[in-house]
Amino acid sequence: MAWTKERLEEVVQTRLANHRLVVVANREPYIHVRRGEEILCVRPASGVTTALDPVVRACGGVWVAHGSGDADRAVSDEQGRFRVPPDNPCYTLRRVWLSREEEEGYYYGFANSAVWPLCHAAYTRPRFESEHWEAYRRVNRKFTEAVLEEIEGESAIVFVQDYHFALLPRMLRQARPDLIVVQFWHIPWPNPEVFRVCPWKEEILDGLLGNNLLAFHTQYHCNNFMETVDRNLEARVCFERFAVTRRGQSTSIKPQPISVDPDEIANLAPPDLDRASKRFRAQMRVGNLPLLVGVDRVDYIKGIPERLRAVDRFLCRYPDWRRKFCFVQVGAPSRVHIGDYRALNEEVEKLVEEINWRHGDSTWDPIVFLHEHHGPDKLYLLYRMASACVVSSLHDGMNLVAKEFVAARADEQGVLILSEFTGAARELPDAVIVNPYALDDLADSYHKALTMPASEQRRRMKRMRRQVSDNNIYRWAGMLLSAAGQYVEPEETLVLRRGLRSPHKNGTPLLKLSVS
Ligand code: GDG
Repeated sequence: MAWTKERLEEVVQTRLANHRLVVVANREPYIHVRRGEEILCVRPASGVTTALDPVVRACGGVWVAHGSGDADRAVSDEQGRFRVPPDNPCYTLRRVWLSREEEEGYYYGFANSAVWPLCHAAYTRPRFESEHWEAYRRVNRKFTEAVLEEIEGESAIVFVQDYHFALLPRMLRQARPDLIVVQFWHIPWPNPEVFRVCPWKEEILDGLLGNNLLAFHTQYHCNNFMETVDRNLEARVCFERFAVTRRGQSTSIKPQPISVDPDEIANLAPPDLDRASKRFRAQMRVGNLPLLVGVDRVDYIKGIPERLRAVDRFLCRYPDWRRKFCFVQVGAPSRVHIGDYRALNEEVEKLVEEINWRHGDSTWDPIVFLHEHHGPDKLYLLYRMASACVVSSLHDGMNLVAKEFVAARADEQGVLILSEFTGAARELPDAVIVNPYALDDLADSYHKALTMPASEQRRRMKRMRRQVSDNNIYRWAGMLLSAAGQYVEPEETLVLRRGLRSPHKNGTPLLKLSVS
């Protein structure tokens, strides 16, 4: 049976009955910012929020996140609460306020200058600073307190997102052993050799083992995690059941690849697609040329310089393509307070300028670089206008852009060029799979995509669309939340363990659940 929004709603309502759903993620799904006199509500460019917003919409509940917008306080209540989406409120956003120093140390520091490069094999060195680590610990504690406040006296499933919160599961468990805590780690987990350089590796692993269930995109990341625990921590690691037991409590480790909501993407189609595309083409000054398209946060894991250098190589290897195509790269600025990111933005700007100077002329630039955040409607148009979408990540847990492109192509045309180092490559073998480090091959893939017969494009796209539609975001959330349901205990046990009176008004015992 297909996973839909309705089926997910049903799972949550029937199987997780009497349990509040609390999502914890660093990034908020809606940010309020000031533009002059006005307050705007914007959606961030983030894979995690893109994926989770439809899930929480379907289930209701609370989303606890860092209130990062300069107008967030102005629109929230005293506890930092705001009902979202603003045009059709169906869940509560609970904003956690962080000081500049906390944000600097926890987010830009430990999470993004230590854990992010440590987990991605992109050859950027992790920086380990004890002040960053202290801030990370403090902020994990702050988020823990916000969660506990939201669920006071209630049973809950806490669904923790990502590498910003490695310590929170253990903190939650210590305060409330009855909670069901599930975490999804959205980025790769490195092998034990790589992870062992982290000065606080034991605390991180112990924190994560506060979860009942810890999930990654791929089996390979699960294997890496199990081996990392095996080599670094005193714990019972069971490769048969894929579980780790420590301090008398067991954590299951499970792969569950994330995805997108294909219907929501299809709904972005404008009433007159041709007209909207023509207008956008005119704005970008790309005429009717075939387009290669890239959409990314500007991040060193995404392989943006590699794909631009491949444009240079492509024009050298296939000079007939001069003036006959354009490469449009959307680059949403990201984490620019970090030196490595600032340097990357400069590198990309410089490369674009150099390649355009080398191959372009007064009427044509091979590369159009749109160095700003775009609305989802604009991204949809680009996906639809593209002859090929280029995803050349050096390492990527999944990569949602690849799946968004496929979901947008209701016309069954267009080619996906996809790095073999993404989680998505394991699910989409009908893409043109590339190694982004092999520039000649990447350049050849542009030629292959631009000359691929429509019938072959259709054959590949059809299969990829089926894959994305069957394995959509509702399946991802449904499988994880159903698995979480296994930990719902009969009520009597809960009451004994918490030493509390039953929080359930009607006193009905909770069901023992299994994964569907
Ligand atoms: C992490 C993992 C994993 C991009 N530019 C704009 C914009 N975007 C949107 C895309 C897409 C999302 O941001 C990026 O998702 P990715 O999956 O490609 O990458 P990360 O942000 O690195 O996400 C990744 C993901 O978590 C989920 O688990 O797949 O591997 O690294 O949705 O469309 N959105 C808007 N304007 C932009 O300019 N609105």
